[in-house]
Amino acid sequence: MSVEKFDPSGYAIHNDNFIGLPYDEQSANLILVPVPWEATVSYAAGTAQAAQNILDASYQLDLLDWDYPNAWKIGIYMQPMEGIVLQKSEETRALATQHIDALESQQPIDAERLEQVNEASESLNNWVYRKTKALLEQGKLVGLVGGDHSTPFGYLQALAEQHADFGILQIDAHCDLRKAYEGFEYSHASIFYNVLEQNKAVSKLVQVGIRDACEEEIEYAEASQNRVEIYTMPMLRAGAYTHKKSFDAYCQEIVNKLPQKVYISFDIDGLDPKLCPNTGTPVPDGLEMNETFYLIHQVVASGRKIIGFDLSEVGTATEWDGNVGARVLYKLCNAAGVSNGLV
Ligand SMILES: [Mn+2]
Repeated sequence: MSVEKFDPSGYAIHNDNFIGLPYDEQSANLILVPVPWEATVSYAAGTAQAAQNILDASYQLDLLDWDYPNAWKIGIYMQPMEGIVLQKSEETRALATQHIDALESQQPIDAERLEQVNEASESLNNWVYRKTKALLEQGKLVGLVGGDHSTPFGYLQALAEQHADFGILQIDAHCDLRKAYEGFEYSHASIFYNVLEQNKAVSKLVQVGIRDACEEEIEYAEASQNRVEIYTMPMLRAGAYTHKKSFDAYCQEIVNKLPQKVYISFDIDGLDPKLCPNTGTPVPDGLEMNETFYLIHQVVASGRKIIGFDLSEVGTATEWDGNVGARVLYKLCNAAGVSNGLV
């Protein structure tokens, strides 16, 4: 269907594009890239196929976005999922699972097997880098759809070649600052350790919604000389309990800590698990969806530019996981699109 004939108030056509939007890769300004990868997931699996669950649930969404009128005109297109990447993820995950089983039962470690997992993860990073780099060179905005939270590493490298200085706003239950979790160099639990160590364009990382962390991660953040700032869930809630610091006041503080260019990394487990029941590592008492939307909108309202984003760890066991995932993904698209002047 052409954009001219498209009825934004009508029912969604199941056209294999996100929310049935009337764009293809050429006509779209914002491309969603599925990365079906979960080689090192440590708890509940399934997120590799999250993009499909999100796509299937997305036809249910209405296109009106309360924050951004005419957001659907941004021009969003979701690429099809590449089966070969999913296959490689499954093969690698089988090896990773054997490794985790050996670790947990205190059996000897097969170094060669571990090396295979790490090499496969590096190949995935290179694949993501090449894929996103090509789209950025065409002037497209890119949103990455995981997969687990290790997936945006290569995309952030591609962005660093276009932007000398940017900050990351991370919505997450976990810091993901572990050094080589379980021996996996590119674990989902290590994504921001790896980014901070290897990506010099990232001048700031602000983490919001954190409630599970280890001491090593907090020490790493404290030693970073304010490059990493952590807003825990207890901190945000205490502000509300005491009426001493509103959520809005926290949002303004968070936004002010970010540089002019912002990348948003949205791990769905930052939300309360009622909104993401089948995510890989759910943690009780998370953010409400509208709290995250409010925060994201404050980034846009401040005049900052969202240069890219990812959504990771969405579950696949129920349509509900996809439904919430689709709403978060649409909001990320719209905030990024509006901050780049696309509508
Ligand atoms: Mn995460």
